[in-house]
Amino acid sequence: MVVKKELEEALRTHPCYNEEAHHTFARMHLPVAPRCNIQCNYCNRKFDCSNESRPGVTSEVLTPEQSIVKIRAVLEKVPNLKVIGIAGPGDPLANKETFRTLELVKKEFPDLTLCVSTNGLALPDEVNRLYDLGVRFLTVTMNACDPQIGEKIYDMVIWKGIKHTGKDGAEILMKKQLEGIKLAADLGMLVKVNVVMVPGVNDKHIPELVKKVKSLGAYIINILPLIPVEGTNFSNMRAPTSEERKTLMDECSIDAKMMRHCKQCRADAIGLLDNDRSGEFLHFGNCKSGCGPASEPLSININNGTNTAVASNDGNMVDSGFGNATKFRIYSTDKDGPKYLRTVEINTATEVSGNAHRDHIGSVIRALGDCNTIVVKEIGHLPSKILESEKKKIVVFDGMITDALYEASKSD
Ligand code: CLF
Ligand code: SF4
Repeated sequence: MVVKKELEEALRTHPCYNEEAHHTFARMHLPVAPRCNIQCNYCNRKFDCSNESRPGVTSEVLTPEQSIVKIRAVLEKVPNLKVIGIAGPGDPLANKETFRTLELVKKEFPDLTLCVSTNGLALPDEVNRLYDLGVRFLTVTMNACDPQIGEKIYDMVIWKGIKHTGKDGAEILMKKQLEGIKLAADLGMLVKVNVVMVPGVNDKHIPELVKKVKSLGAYIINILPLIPVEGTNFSNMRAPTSEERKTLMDECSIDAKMMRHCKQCRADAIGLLDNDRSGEFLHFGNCKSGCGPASEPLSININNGTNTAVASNDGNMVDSGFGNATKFRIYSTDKDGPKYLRTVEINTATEVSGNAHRDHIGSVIRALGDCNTIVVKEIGHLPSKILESEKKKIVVFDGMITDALYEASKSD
């Protein structure tokens, strides 16, 4: 693939796209994108630990403005910073904050290279906007181009507000990923395709996937090993051995250029790929003065440590109204972010009306006694009035629980 003349210098100093650059030039991730529009079976963004280094993990979520303050501070201590990346902790294109951030970075730091990493679902709709904002380095994480394999990797896909599972969800996602890769490559972006290698699921299929994305214009391929994470559907799967991954990369290198020095970075990584310095630059979320780290960390606080009840049957989505919920998932919400505590089961076997209806609402509120925020997909007038009189906060939300908890924290 021919690299446009104006991208040569950016390519020379990009630590991920150019192996020779990774000992010399640094990148910085801006964790401005907490929400995601799909659920991969290997991803858990609920755990938020500064000692854990993997995609999806961040110690704080920043606003676009906070991230600019942080770049200024980082540049003072990391003068070899060349690339600003947005890689989560959710999907950048599912968060409007990503676009505002890119706009601000482009304006204040025109010499820094912009890089975005996405699952690709919204890419066809957003690729021109990314291009206009100056993004020339784009990563799409794509794990299969066969829906029968994809359905084993993705738990669900939310497309135009509707949840799709199984082959249906995988098919929608793959179609958008392939379309997005081609559009981006045709615009002249350098597209990297990240593939998570899951032994026994997609490992045999990856060479076919690599050929496909290469034919659409992908510039480089990065095959990452699965990291089995607690609390995910793949927690009991095994990671590939380094020998298995090397063999696969060697096979695929016949068809495409391979990246072999990836560090599976955190969503708030800073510095050289081999030397993450994100721990030196924490707590910009609360920085009021705009001069550097503040004393308190930014965290997803909901009602100062009291609990939140989420109406959810499947444990992933806010999928029930207040009146017909059979399960409420209870989360504690202290400064370390939301933590799942327990599930409260509600008996809705009998249809109730009148006073019995009022009693039912009362019994649900009592069952959720330690929660002062209630998240539901919908709620009627009567329960809404009763909850308000009990000083409970109601959040109506249609989407994933992780995103609902984030929204609830913002509306405090
Ligand atoms: Fe970040 Fe990704 Fe851009 Fe690099 S990371 S958005 S391309 S600036 Fe790099 Fe980290 Fe591997 Fe990603 S080592 S996980 S490949
Ligand atoms: Fe997690 Fe990224 Fe998958 Fe979203 S696209 S579920 S953030 S791995």
